[in-house]
Amino acid sequence: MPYVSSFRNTLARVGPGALAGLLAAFAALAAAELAAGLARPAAGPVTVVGGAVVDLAPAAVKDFAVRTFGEDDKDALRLGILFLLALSAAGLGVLSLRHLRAGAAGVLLFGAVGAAAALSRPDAAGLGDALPSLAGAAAGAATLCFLVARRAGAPPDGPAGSGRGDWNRRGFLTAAAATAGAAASAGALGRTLADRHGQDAAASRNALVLPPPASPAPALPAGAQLKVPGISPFTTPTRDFYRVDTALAVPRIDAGTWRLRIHGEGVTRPRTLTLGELLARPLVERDITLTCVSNEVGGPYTGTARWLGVPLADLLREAGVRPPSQGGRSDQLVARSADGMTLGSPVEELMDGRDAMLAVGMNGEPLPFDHGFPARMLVPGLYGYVSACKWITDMELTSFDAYDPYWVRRGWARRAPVKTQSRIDTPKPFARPAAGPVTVAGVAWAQRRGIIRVEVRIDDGPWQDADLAAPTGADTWRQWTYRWEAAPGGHTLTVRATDGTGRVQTEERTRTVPDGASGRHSVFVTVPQTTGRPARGPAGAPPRPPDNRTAVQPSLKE
Ligand SMILES: Nc1nc2c(c(=O)[nH]1)N[C@H]1C(S)=C(S)[C@@H](COP(=O)(O)O)O[C@H]1N2
Ligand SMILES: [Mo]
Repeated sequence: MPYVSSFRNTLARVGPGALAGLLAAFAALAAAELAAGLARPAAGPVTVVGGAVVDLAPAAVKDFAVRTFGEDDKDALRLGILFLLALSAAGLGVLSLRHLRAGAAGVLLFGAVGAAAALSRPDAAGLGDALPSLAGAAAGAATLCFLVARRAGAPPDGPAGSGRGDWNRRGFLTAAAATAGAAASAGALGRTLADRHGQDAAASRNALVLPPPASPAPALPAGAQLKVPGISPFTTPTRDFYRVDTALAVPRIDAGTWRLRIHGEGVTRPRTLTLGELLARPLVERDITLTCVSNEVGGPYTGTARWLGVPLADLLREAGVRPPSQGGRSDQLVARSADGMTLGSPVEELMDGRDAMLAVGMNGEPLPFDHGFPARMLVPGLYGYVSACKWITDMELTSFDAYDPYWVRRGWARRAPVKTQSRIDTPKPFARPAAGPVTVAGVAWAQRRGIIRVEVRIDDGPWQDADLAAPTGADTWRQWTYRWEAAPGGHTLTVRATDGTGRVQTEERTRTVPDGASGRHSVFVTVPQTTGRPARGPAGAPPRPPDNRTAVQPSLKE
C-alpha cells in the first residue's frame, strides 16, 4: 500500500514538528495567561485579539455572527481564534524542522500582533498591556527551540542534528509531556490570579445595599401578567435577560473605586460622582422594556426588568446642561464605558420627561456584572446601542456633527427610536398543536408610545383582535393572547400591533441594519389530521395519539 506508507512517512517527518508547534502555542498562551493574571486579565492575547476582531468587523459581519451564534457569538469567536492559532502553530512547527529561526520568528510575530492589539484597545491601561502577548511569544519561541533543536527521530536523509544528538522518540515524547504539564500549571495559576482580580469587585457588589426608591414603580394592575404556558413573563427574570455587548472579558468594576465624570460642551458645572453620591440621591424605580437593534423580527433580544436608578435629566440639569429646544449647545450625549465602548444618545430625548436613568438596580438587586455593574444608562424608547451604556464611566456632552460613537462608525444609524413590534411566543415554529382550541400568545412593544391593539391573522384570513393584558404604561411590552380554533392542516399565524398613536406595525420588511428590523412575525404550524372518531378504548381513557405522531418536524432552536 504505497499510499499508506507514504502517508506514514510524511506523518513521521512532520508529526513531531506539528506537535512541537502546538505545544509552543500552548506554552505561549499559558505564559500569557499567567502574565495577564499578574497584571491585567483584560490584556490577555485572546481577549485583545478577539476585541480587535469585533471592532474591525463591519456591521454586516456582526449581524451575521449574532444571527448565527446568538449569545454564543463570543465563544464562537474565541474558538475561531484558537483554531487559527493552532493551525498556524502546527505550520510553524513543521517549518521549524528545517528553518528553526524562521519558525521562532513566526512565533514572535504572533506575539507582536497580540501586543499591537493590546495597545490599540480603547481601554488599554498602558504599555504594560503588551506584556502578556510578549511574554507568551517568548515562552512559545523558547519552547519551540527546546523541542525542535534536537529533532525526534530525525529522518535518515535529513541534515544531522545540532550536535547534542537528536531526541529519540521516547525522549521527545517525555519532553513534550513535560512541556504540556508545565504550561497547564502556568495557565491554571494565571486563571486563579485573574479570578482574584474580580474578587474585590464581587465583594463590593455583595456589600452594596440599594436604598429604597423615592418613587417606586407603580403596582402592576391585576391582569397585567398572563399565565399562559410558553408566553414571555411580563418581568424577564434577570438570568434570562438577553445580553448584547462587545466585551470578551466582562468588566468587573470595584464599586468603591468607580467614578462617573460629566463634562463637555455646555456643561457649566462639570463633576465627578462616586457611587455613594449617586445612591444618596432620590431614586426612581420603573418597569422598562429594553430592546436591541439587532433583534430580528420574532427575535429574542428584548426583555423587561424593574430598574432602579437616578433620573438622568436631573443630573444633567444640575451640571448646567439644557436640551437643544431650550437653547442647549449640545445635542448628543456620548457615554463611555470602562471597556472603551461609546454610545451616543440625543440630549433632547434624555430631558423630555421620559424615565431616562442611570440605573444601579435590576429586579431588586444591584446590576449583575453582565448588565453593567455598578451603573448603566437606560432610556425608554431608544434601542440599547444608542442609550443603554453598561459599565459607564464618562458622559460627554457634544453634538451629532462632532462625534460618531462606536456603532455609528460601523454603519448603524445615529438616531434609533424603537420600532413597533410584536412576537408570537407560542406556539413555536413548526409546532404540531392538536386540532381544537389553541392559545396563541406573545408580547408586543412600542416603547414611549405603548400598545393599544394586537391582531392575529390565520393564513390569509381577516385580522382578528387578540386579548390584551392590562396596560402597564407606554414603556413596557404588553402580553396578548388569542384563542384559535385550529383545524387540521398547515397554517401560518401572523401578528401585528398598533401603537398608542394609532399607527399599525408596518408590514414592510427591513433588515436590522441600520436602525432596527421591521415587518411582521409569523409562525408556521401543522395541526395533525384527526380521525374524527373518538379512540376506542376504556371509557375515560385519553384518545389514541394520531398515527403520524412520530413524523414530528424538528422544531427550530429559538
Ligand atoms: N459598555 C457597553 N455597553 C453596552 C453595549 C456594549 O457593547 N458595551 N451594548 C449595548 C447594546 S447594543 C444593547 S442592546 C444593550 C444590552 O443590554 P443588556 O446586555 O443588559 O441586555 O447594552 C448596550 N450597552
Ligand atoms: Mo443592541
